[in-house]
Amino acid sequence: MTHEGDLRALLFDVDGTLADTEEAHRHAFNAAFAAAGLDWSWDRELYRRLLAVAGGRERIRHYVASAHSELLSRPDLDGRIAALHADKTRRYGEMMAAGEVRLRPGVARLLAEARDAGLRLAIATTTSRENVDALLAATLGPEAVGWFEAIGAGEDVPAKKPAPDIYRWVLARLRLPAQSCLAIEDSVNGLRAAAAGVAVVIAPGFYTANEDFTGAVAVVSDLGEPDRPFRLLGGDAHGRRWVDVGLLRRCRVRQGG
Ligand code: XBP
Ligand code: MG
Repeated sequence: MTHEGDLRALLFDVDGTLADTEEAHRHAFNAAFAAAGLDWSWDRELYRRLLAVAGGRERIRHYVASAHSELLSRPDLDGRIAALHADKTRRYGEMMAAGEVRLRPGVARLLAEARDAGLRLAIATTTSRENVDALLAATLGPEAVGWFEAIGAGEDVPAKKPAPDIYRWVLARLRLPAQSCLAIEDSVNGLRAAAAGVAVVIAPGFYTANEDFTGAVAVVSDLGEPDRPFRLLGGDAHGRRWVDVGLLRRCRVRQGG
């Protein structure tokens, strides 16, 4: 039998969930392309389609295959993609350090409430550890990285979301069963990655708003604040108007029970 206290850990996605980072990623990709003398430019509509491919290097390769397939036979292609992505990561870090991205509503509050309640925290993302550290430091301060007991990033697993690898990696690090955890995600790639036993609350963003979130325990416009409630887009929020630990415990029970 499942009890309310069964929720032990919150697992956070990063891009689109902690913050709306994808515009910063897109600008960093485009700046890296321009600096390399390429006339590639990803507008929002194209980027929305490219986001189906998780991971920056994988996304560049997919773009090359679909838009510049004549380059696929170049022997130095892997190196060129790696160099482009390294430059993109450097530029993204500069944008984070400059304070260009803010946390989504309710994120800082929920992290503080979860820590007060003794919930364990972890991160499950496809972006790099370097990008995670840059975002956490810029938005929550240098000590925030230490709040998360496990930080699973793109380089930690062979297959990125929607593959379940990163959630399995984090659960193994926490030594917890999926049924004791709840994930907060913004995309269908994240939902699929987490769905094998981990209950998922979705707060979609600009790029993921039209995705199919069937299977999520709740879909909310954002995590909300007491003075700025979320809009419930799907699932059950048990009458609550912002995402707090009490709501997440009930979501976990609903899923587990
Ligand atoms: C986010 C991503 C990431 C970023 C780019 O997915 O797909 O690839 O767009 O990051 P999620 P890198 O939020 O599901 O983790 O360039 O560092 O790969
Ligand atoms: Mg995401």
